[in-house]
Amino acid sequence: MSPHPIRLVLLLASACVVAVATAAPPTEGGCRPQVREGWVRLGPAGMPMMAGFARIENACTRPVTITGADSPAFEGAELHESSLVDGVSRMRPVPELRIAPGDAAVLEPGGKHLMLMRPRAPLDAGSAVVVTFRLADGGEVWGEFEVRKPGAR
Ligand SMILES: [Cu+2]
Repeated sequence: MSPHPIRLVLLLASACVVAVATAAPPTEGGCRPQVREGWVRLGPAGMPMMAGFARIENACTRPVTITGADSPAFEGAELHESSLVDGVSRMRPVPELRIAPGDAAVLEPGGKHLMLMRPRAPLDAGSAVVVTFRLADGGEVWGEFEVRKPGAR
């Protein structure tokens, strides 16, 4: 005796639903982007601000939005973007940074970067600082940033 064809289709369909349900991680809401390759470029001696760079990778299935940054090593941290205006390099604040699923935000010299202001203690090349990024959903992610000499690229 073989199953009625319609009954067989229904069985297959319900098997698919179960497979999809078990493939999705139960803690998808807890997926967080990853901060990689972070580094900070020291400014000339006495400069009260320096720039930070990193890749922020979103391997989650939903977009994430970064709304700000903080660092225990600095009194202030902001997201900025550099651009050339009439041949002059200018910076403007970036109020939020949206990262699509499977994409990465790249903070790099000449582009988007972290502006780290007023270090709480002098920083030496070769040391590391922590930077925390605030997310629009209320969460946060952090990364370690290696401190490099002025002129590092
Ligand atoms: Cu800046």
